[in-house]
Amino acid sequence: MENGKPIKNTNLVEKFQKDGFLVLENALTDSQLLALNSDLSMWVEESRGNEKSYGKIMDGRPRFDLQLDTHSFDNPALRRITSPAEISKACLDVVKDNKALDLVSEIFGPNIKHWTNKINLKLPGSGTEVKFHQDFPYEPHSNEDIMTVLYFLDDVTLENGPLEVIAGSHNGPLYSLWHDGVFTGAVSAEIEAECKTKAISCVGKAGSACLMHSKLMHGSKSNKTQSARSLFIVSYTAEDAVNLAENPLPSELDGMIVRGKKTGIVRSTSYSVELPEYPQEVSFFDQQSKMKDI
Ligand SMILES: O=C(O)CCC(=O)C(=O)O
Repeated sequence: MENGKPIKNTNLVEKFQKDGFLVLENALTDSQLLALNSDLSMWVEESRGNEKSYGKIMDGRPRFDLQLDTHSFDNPALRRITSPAEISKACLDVVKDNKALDLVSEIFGPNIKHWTNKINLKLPGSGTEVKFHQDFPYEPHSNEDIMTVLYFLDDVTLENGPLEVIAGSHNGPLYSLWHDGVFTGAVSAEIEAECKTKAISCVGKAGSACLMHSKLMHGSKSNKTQSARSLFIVSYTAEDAVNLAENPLPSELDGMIVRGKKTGIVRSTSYSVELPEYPQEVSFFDQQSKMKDI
């Protein structure tokens, strides 16, 4: 907002509609970034003393998820914090207001609600990577106006495991995340190989945000550096998009209106997708590791 009036970003909206993603600088204020990183440092310190994933989200699964094969006191491998906005004022403040959200409401608005929030970390030496996938088959809704916003908590560089995206893929087909009857949460090895030849890396300074359409194909490699790469990731939906599968990261904030108002209207578009499997483990890293077993 500027002087109480929304800033019009026609060029950005058109760019987003064409590419399915964009990186917005200074999406967070300095004080928002500082507050998020202060909570995050505390959580990383706390993770050192834990030998398995810990804490609890609404459905009883752990809130703090460790990459157990590499985690140790000296080299913590905390890789996911689920729904941190339930326990952190800094996270909740960002969920409710930031410059990227202004843009989401110009793209899908005016009425926008919160769907999920999480922090993905790639701490040095953790080896954490994300296989190529689209988010939409994890979160099918009555229409496709679903946005994943990834706020950079660190500078994101070509070397520290940036998000990699396939421009324009949000206008293409939905690819199966089921293989041999297993919901792996990743596309097949053939599709993945093709994606790797076309991927664009999303880099930028801490405080930037990448807005990504839920149907955009994306993944990310491991962090090869000695500094962390952390993202606060919030998914927003148009208020008239109704979920067709259970929220895989249920929280008390599911459905909270963050822009505009509740209308009670359902808007539907026509498409087909296989329903996802409700994840037993809290993070998709475990889901995606099933790919090795196939
Ligand atoms: O943490 C990352 O690099 C990727 C995040 C991602 O793929 C997602 O949130 O769907």
